[in-house]
Amino acid sequence: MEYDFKKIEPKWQARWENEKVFHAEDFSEKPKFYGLVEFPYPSGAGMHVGHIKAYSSLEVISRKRRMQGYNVMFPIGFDAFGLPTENYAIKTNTHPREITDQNIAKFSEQLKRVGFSFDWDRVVDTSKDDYYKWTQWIFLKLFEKGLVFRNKTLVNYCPSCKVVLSNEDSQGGKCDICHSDVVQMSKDVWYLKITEYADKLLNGLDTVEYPENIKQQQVNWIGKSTGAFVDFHLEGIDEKLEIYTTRCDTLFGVNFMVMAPEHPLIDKYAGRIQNMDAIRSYRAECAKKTEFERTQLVKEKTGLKIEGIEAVNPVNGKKIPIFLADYVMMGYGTGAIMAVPAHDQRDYDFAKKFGVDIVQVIEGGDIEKEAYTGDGMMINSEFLNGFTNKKDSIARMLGFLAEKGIGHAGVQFKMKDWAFNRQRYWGEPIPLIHCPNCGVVAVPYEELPLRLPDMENFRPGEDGQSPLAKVESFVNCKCPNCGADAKRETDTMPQWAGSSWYFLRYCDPHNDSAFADSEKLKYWMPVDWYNGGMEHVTRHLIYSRFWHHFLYDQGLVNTAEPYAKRSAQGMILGADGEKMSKSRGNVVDPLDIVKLYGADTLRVYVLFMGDYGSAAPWNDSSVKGCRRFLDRVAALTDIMCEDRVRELESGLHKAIKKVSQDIEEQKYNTAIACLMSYINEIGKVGKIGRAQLIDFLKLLSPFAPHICEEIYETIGGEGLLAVASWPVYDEAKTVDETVAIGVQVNGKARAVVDIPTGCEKEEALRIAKENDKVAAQLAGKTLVKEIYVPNKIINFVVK
Ligand code: ANZ
Ligand code: ZN
Repeated sequence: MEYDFKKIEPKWQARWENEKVFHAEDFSEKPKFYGLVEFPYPSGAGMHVGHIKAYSSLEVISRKRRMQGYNVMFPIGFDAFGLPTENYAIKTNTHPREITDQNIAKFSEQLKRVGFSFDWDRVVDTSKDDYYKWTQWIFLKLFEKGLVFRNKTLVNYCPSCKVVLSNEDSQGGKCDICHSDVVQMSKDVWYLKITEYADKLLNGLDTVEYPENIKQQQVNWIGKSTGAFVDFHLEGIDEKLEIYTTRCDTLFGVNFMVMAPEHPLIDKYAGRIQNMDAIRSYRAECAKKTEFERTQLVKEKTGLKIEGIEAVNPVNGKKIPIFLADYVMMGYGTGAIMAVPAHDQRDYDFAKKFGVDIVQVIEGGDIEKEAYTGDGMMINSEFLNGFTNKKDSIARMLGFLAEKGIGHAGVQFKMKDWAFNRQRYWGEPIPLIHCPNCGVVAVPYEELPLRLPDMENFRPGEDGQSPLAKVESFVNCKCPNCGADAKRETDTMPQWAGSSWYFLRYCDPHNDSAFADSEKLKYWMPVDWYNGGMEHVTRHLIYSRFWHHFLYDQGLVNTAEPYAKRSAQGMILGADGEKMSKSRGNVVDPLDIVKLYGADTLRVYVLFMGDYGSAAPWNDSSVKGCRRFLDRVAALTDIMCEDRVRELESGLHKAIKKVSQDIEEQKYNTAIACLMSYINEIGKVGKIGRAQLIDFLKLLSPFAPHICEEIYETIGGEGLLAVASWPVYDEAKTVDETVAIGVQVNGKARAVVDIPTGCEKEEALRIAKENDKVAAQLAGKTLVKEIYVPNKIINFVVK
């Protein structure tokens, strides 16, 4: 067959679309399969080859599942609110709505040209009011249940994007959007109480099939810590300083305390403290540092002693100094610590620098050199002396603290509550109203969607106010509670809001009376398999699990966990081995490859380029190799015969087995390699039976669907390959067929050996020489000639 991909690809894409081949039926007798990929952010740059690789995994699995008789839902949509579009809109003086629509049209066109088997009837756009109505609705549910609160605290702020960022959005002290350094700023912020779900998010991990590294990253991000809260009295004042510690067993080793520079007790006792000026300037210095800088383990410790107040160690009554130091964070525990320099390196470094005594309470190590953080026998600790087990010591100390009423066990999480408002235009308006009488009041559900007003000048203000604050008709409203003149909240939701529940909307995307019908949710959820990027593990994957757990607690969804299984792709690097980026000029445009070699080549290549989960560099010659493979596939029609070719049978059954298994394990590269080596086998035999060719096409079709449909049609296949049945293998036929042939030495029959049918000369001779009787005849002789008549006879001539 002539392989004209330019004709073939649009032809099959149109047919799939017209016949709605990939339409997911709500409710069916068939088992369901819900395959999910992370919907794209429709940026102006269009699609990246990375998108193709990311979507190809579940594309192949969804196609295989359809052929296995599943009712498959494989949806796509657009995560369309967000800063990049807004920034681009400002730069080009175009409305973000217009830009978003253009970008979505472009992305859709590109995705279709690659031939992905998405159900295009279920497309969602998070920036459309029929979608964000329900984002606001879920937000109001969270508000109703007390999971939305406002607090003035230190927040992460990006001076370049002019927005408050969540912890997830500022990992490593950098803005996730523009990579600028994030600064700490005191600001009124709306929070979602994600920490209330910390335990559920942790425990839920035991019920899902995620790779171990993904689970571990989430466990670390949530960062559950088990310890104790202990009160230290301040000498001569009726005041206590509460600390959080994981090592209350070391209390006898505490001879100073440290507070975070921002600790509010400082302001409360400013009148009593003698060195407030020094403290104020130290505080100003700290405010310039990022949290990331402050928490680096190996850094020069800074700080100062507070003159005028002192604490008392509750276990031995010793008076101890209190310091301020920036290695103690206000946002963790209580913002104050008991320092145990002998057994905590940070405290050790601080004590050395500030000349505080070091009292060892656990035996071991060399305290002259560094803190001892290992286990050992308790010393210098009165009632704990002689204890050797940390757990016992902690339990004993907790008992003592409880008896005295000065401490108790407790837990802490590294994860912080989710800072949820952005001072920007292109996002979901937060449906809350500030009333002078009633305080914060929810917009009534019936008034949703609370529409984003159309604006011409949506530039963020220098004053840190949202652009919406300038729209009087939006801001001014009546309190739904008391009717008084009130003002709307003018901040919008963060980019992650819409993606926190989009997989639910796919189940019923056009519903206007609920975010999705509960029967449909029950049918489709949970997502059976979700593939996406590692960069979302401590962002979107945490947020969406939180929303889903919440909806589950409200009885609105039927499982606690949204995703039964998760996997991740590795990045595609540039041909230079570097991350693909515009500035490096090493970006590959998927459409260029489609135009040059065809979509099937691109699809095969992104899955053939290496282990799916690992990063791999782009390689043009390997792209061409994939194209040549497809040329050879197209040429198979020329050597097709009616009957099955016996020599190809075991190879076919082996291929069915391997490709089927490899796809399930996401070993796409070895599945494709197996099909490539099978085609070599076919080439050697010189013919292939029609039924064998059809099975081969079925195996290849999830990877290269267009060419496979075309060949199938050419050879008179019935219906579409996309919905044909997946081939099954016969285990018995996966073993090589053998033939018994005689082995002669100098013309005399010496043995009979079993040799795989159609095997190569070298291999046949090797097997013959391994036979004991033959080996005995050859020993000590010189081989003059080796004769192999395939499937008949071997003869060795020796001297
Ligand atoms: C005394 C002690 C002795 C500590 C010792 C550790 C080792 P994780 O496991 O991360 O929860 N800490 C408490 N609050 C802090 C804050 N706001 N900023 C900086 N450090 C803080 O760590 C808990 C430990 O970190 C606590 O236990 C406390 O130091 C410190 F041999 O208390 B520990
Ligand atoms: Zn930024």
